[in-house]
Amino acid sequence: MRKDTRLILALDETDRKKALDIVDKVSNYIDAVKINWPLVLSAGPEMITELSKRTDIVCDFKVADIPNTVHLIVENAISRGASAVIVHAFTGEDSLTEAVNTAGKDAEIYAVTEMSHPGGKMFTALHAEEMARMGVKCGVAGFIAPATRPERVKAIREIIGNRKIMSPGIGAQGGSASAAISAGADYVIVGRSIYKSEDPEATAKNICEEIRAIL
Ligand code: NUP
Repeated sequence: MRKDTRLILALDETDRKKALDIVDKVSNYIDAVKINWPLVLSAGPEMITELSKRTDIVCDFKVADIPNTVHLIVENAISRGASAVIVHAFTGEDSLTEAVNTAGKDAEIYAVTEMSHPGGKMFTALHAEEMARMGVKCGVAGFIAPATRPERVKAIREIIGNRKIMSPGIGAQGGSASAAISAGADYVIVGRSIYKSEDPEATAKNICEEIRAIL
């Protein structure tokens, strides 16, 4: 995946036409589109393929299952055009290794460490560093770490060396793009602040400028 603007659009807009329109408006400002269940369930998995013709696609399926099921989901997402798939790490080493092996050279696997919402502190935060160490051992390309707690992004960065970090939780969840990048994130993931904005293009441009100013 390219690393140019460092902004990834979380396209949780569930109306297919509106979703495509937003991507067209912000395409100059994003490195990738992240698709999650809301859009796939409402517009169909064909959206992965359709959008992959415009930009790189991260499938945020937070896969959390036994290795065989992980294999089937990751394989399907990649065959539809995903460049990266997000999986949970709490499922353990065998499931994570299966995701990495299934992706092979065709796509990247990102493992969730600590989730960005308040509930993320209850369980995921307690094991985030262990999950990051395990992810390195399993050979994942990168990790998801919370922009709502930049100090935690920093802690994960210290463990994972030069593997990548995508950081959600900007704007609607209270985090800041520049703080996440300064803490060590490679990319910020932004959803509602852009797709619910009156002017998605201007909002995306502002976020890119905020990031560029600190690089
Ligand atoms: O810890 C996480 N937090 C999070 O918000 C892991 C995620 N994958 N996400 C996703 O990022 C979330 O499901 C949504 O698709 C996006 C953030 O959207 P928003 O809060 O910017 O609207």
